[in-house]
Amino acid sequence: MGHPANNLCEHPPFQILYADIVVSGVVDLDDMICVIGGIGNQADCPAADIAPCGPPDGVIDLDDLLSVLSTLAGSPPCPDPCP
Ligand SMILES: [Ca+2]
Repeated sequence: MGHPANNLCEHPPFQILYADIVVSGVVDLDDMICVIGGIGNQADCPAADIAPCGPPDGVIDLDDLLSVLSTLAGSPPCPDPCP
């Protein structure tokens, strides 16, 4: 699914909240589990490439996981993709 262009933001199920990787409407453990799966095999969770902010860097790694953790802790490092 990845990062939609802005004009797609009004059309769910695209990611609205930053770090809502599984597009459930909230950022929770499911998003973290997806990222961990993506670190092991990118095809398992291609939408997990959320770090750094802006265009995806093509790699799912610890930075992406830490971004989810920061968001869970109440300090998302990047703005929502669909403000
Ligand atoms: Ca990344």
